Amino acid sequence: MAELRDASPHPWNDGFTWRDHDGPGRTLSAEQRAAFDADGFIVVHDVFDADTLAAVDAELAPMVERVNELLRGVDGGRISVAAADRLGVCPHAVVLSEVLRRFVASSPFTDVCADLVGDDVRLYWDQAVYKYPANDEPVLWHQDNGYTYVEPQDYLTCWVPLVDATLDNGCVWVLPGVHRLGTLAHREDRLGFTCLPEGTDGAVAVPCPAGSMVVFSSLTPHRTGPNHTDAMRPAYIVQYLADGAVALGGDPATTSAADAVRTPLDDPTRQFPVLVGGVTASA
Ligand SMILES: O=C(O)CCC(=O)C(=O)O
Repeated sequence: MAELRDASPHPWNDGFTWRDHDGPGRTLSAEQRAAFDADGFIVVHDVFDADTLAAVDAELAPMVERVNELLRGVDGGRISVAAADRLGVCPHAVVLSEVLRRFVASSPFTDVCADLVGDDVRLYWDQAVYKYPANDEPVLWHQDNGYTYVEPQDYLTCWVPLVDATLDNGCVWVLPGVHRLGTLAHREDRLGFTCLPEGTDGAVAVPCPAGSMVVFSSLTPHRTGPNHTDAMRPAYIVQYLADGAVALGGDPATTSAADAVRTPLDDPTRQFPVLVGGVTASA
């Protein structure tokens, strides 16, 4: 496991236990599910064709361009992890696009959700993340549950590159095994939230060809490297959680988990069901 000298649990993470994914799988093999339980990530290969990825990019690229215009007008050119001409982040793209609503409810995702989330699953969050050419800034080590604290803590992230994601253009890196500890404390850095320093031992690069996706837990610490190429590295990040999950709000330093404000994650415009009783729901 990674060197965790610099990590501590999130104040609301009290006695987390990871539940392994036993039982028959719908699409993932027993080996893939065991790897997900042990390492906190897998690569699911060859699930999207080039036309589908082009259609997703055609929806997302103009949205990212509009966000970039807005970021250029902001003091310092940056809002949290998003930065003008460096990292274009456009959340909730499904609200604006029927094509994307159908994409996030399609079978590569729902089959993986049936195996790793359960029978009743909602879209939690979707966002375009476009890493601009010649961008030397990494996205720092974080867990997705380190941004907004969700309970249950473990939900699923599908990281879908729209071109080949490589060491040169900013592929995902992970810290295998750390997800089993639950949510770690995060601090806010200029480049976004982070739980561990750059250079932490045990990091594994996960290059991913277009057409495949990296599937990891909301508890898996991950980062992406700089984009040293002269081309954009576009990705669509799609997250799913068990129906009934809630977001906890309040300052963890001064509020206990029991006293935190609990917000249902069921906004019908962007957190719609994708599986109901194990059956695909129409988006
Ligand atoms: O795609 C990237 O460069 C980073 C995305 C990421 O880590 C996230 O959205 O949580």
